[in-house]
Amino acid sequence: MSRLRIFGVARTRAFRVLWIAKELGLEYEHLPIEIRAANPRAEEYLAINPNGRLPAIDDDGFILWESLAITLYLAKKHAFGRLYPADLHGEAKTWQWSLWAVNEVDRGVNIWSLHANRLPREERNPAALAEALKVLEAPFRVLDGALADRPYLLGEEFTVADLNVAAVMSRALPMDFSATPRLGTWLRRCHDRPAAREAVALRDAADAATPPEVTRMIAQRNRL
Ligand SMILES: N[C@@H](CCC(=O)N[C@@H](CS)C(=O)NCC(=O)O)C(=O)O
Repeated sequence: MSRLRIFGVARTRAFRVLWIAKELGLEYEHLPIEIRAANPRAEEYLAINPNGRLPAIDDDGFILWESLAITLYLAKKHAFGRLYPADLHGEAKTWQWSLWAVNEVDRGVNIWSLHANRLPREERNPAALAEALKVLEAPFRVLDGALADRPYLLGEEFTVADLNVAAVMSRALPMDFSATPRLGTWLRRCHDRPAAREAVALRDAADAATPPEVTRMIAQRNRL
């Protein structure tokens, strides 16, 4: 039996953890559990994550939640000096970009993707879509600027900083990036990686299996 267990259906932020696990070539067991409101066994999951949110991992008895804390932990554990920078400044920049992605981009991308393609057509709100694009404009320009002289956020190599930011932005892939072309090229480059393709395939399958009432509930509960 695998020692790493990943909790959360791939449609959720568990996607980020599945991507890093594949990037690192880890053996793992995936427990594709649903979000609380759609999960009759949700009470049991609170013992793993008292917030009731997905994802979480159980790494040989070590429980961790918060998707980007998990990706950073797994990268540091399994790819220190490669995917995870060994130097102090590289590590700090990785934290910077990861926290930035959660604070500046995560919610806007979520709102955009729900109203661009995930909610049933008649429930999509063009005003919410436009507002999300407005909120994302400034951080997208920042990211585009950071990629002016380098292919990846920390330099020449793909690191967990790229994985975290690209994973948070993943549902923005179909957006029009003509105003921030370096960002668009970088996002596609990150998603061309075999590990990303595999994680996206899992997410696509999970999306296809998600009933519209669950998507509607997610949008309502999180005011998206
Ligand atoms: N900051 C957390 C957010 C986790 C989160 O909100 N996950 C969503 C699914 S993507 C969830 O579990 N929502 C529970 C609910 O809506 O009841 C992380 O990145 O792990």
